[in-house]
Amino acid sequence: MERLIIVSNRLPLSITRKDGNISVTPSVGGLATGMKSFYKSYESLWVGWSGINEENLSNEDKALITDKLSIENCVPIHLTEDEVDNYYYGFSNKTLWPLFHYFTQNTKYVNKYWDIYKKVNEKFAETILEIVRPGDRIWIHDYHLMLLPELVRAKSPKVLIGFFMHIPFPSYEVFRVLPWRNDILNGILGADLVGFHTYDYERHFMSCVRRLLGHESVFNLIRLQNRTVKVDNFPMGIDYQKFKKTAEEQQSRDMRSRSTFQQEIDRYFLAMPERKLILSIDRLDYSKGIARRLEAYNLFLKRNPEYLKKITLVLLAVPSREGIDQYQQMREEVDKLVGQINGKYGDINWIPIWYFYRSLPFDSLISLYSSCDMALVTPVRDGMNLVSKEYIACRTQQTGVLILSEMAGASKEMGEALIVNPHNRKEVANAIREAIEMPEEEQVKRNKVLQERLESYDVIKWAQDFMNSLIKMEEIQEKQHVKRISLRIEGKILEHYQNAEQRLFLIDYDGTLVNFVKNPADAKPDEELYAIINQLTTNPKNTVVIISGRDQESLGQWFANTKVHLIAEHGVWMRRVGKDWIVNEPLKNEWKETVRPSMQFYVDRTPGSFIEEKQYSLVWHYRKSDPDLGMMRAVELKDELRNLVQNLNLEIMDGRKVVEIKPIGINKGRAAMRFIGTTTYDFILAVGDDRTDEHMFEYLPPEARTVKVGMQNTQARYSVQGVSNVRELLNKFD
Ligand code: ADQ
Repeated sequence: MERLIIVSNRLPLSITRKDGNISVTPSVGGLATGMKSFYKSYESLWVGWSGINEENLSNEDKALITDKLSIENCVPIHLTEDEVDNYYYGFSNKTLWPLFHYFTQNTKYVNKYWDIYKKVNEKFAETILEIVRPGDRIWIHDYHLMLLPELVRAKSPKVLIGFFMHIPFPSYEVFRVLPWRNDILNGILGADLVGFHTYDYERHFMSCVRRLLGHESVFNLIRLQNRTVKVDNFPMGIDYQKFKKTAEEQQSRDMRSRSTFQQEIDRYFLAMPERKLILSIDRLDYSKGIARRLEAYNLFLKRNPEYLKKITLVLLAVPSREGIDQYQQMREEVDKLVGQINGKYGDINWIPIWYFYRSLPFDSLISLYSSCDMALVTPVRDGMNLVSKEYIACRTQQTGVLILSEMAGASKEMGEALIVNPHNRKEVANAIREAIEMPEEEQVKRNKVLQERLESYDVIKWAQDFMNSLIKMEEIQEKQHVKRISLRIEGKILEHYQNAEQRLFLIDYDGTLVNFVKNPADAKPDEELYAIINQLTTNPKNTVVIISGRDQESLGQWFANTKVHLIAEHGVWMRRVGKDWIVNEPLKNEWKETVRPSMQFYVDRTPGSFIEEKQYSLVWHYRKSDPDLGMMRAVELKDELRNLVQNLNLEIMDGRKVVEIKPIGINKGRAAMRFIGTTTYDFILAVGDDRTDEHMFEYLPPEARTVKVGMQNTQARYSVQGVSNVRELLNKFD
């Protein structure tokens, strides 16, 4: 049975050391709660930080922890105090957390945080690489470990890696601010599957990948040089049955056998049955919008005096990241607001807010969920928010009203809740009133739909869905490797070459022999390339042709002192070694004056784009433009030219970030066949990377060895990853 290795910052357990004894207890929190039930049903291992500073652990302690955890299928990572300060409190929670939640003003950019973040990610990678076996699947969680997929991939290229992000992925305009943005994106792209809670986060990520790294994507698949990465959304669910059953079980108990906590709540209702409770539960974090929520509650009390003494807000704030300044400030702010509201409206018999600053046992949490008439969940930014889902799951009678912020990922699936903008105090205050006054019938109607949805896509379904998608990636990667030139195929090609007397090499230039650069004029041949070409052309049995879309001038200059034949402008021009350029296809040029104004219009509207005029074609380049705008304009331009080109006997050719218009019938395939003429070559190798090279692959005889550079669909027999692999291959023909 294949294993699943789950990796997260913290293990789903708390390890404590008291009087020399090590004890292990389950921990709370979004991820820990969510994954626990899932990972036990697989042959899984969970890797994560132990939570105790490494300095405080002797080797014997570490061995003991490892033993105790192995019973729970967990593997500890030990971090020093300095690492915890810089990686966890520093980069994760003072840089990434605020930035990804759009708190740019709270974001700290500190080189040391970043250095240690990298180091800790490497530490995780080392442990994983020690335990990983062929066929294992790795599922990495969250923003603490964004470099990990790439680090593991580098040493274990075939292993299947999934990455899930539990917090929002911000829009490009916010993400681009991060000085280490490209490293982070490349880190994540080490995974085969990248998951987010919502489609918005997914599209923000795709846009960052396109704009910052320039990788193209087709739908939600990102094509890298040697792999494909799938990006998708998987809205995380909760362990629905566990919440529902615990709530049912609690309610079936008679009053006296209920927990003390529940009995206190019961007494509250006994005194005044018509009273209402509103629930607010979060970690005390600025992203949760607690202060704004209190302001909205204050406004509600001010505007609705008839509800004074009839409503109480249960404000439960779980201590979190107390070592960080902003969290301390926020605690002071919340304390102050609670004091102000209670002081202003409360009396001896009634306090408007019951405030708890602590964590509660699971049972008490359920008591609150099932006793409160309303839940006020108004984060200013939240990846998903499980509290809102847990509240609905505990409503055994299907009554209760959920007020939910539109800034929480959960709002995308929970449209039946009262959805509010947490920044709009008036709207939130009105929603509280609407919730109090909502007829029971209406409450049941809404909650029924919500419950059905949450029950069917629970945390187990969520995890299975993610795993199934990950496993499917294996097939997708495999397919792309089918054509890859293996050592065996390479051996066969070389053998064929050795036995041949008349050998022909047809090689494209940009993207095949040299990498793409922003300015096409800079992509000149380098020393290594000249050496490869000289080696190939020295052998009298070899004929080498560079066949490109470039104009004859550049090619002519660059290869003036070599013995390669040249075909320029996709076949319009040809120059045999030692001869002059000749026109391969006699063509007319009047059409350019009709087409140019349309193209110029697109240059004016697309900053960074320009027209290149070749002897017999016009090319619109958009490599330097904003990638999304460029792509959109390219579609528009082609659409606009479609009628025009038909009448003028022209064709549109789509290249990489170019749209080229040229007379019909010119293509590299025809040009290659013209070059071959009546000569019989007993070995042909054709190499190219873009759509224009497909003509060449199509026209050549079937025994030709055709090689595509890159991952896209192709008619070629084989493929290689990139320019360096082409050069390596060519080096072997001596
Ligand atoms: P969190 O920011 O921690 O999680 P949330 O999704 O609401 O936020 O999860 C909190 C969890 O803690 C819930 O399961 C809740 O039951 C539990 N909890 C809250 N208060 C508690 C208390 N007083 N005592 C005991 N348990 C308590 C992060 C992201 C979220 C995302 C989750 C999961 O910030 O946006 O939904 O991960 O991906």
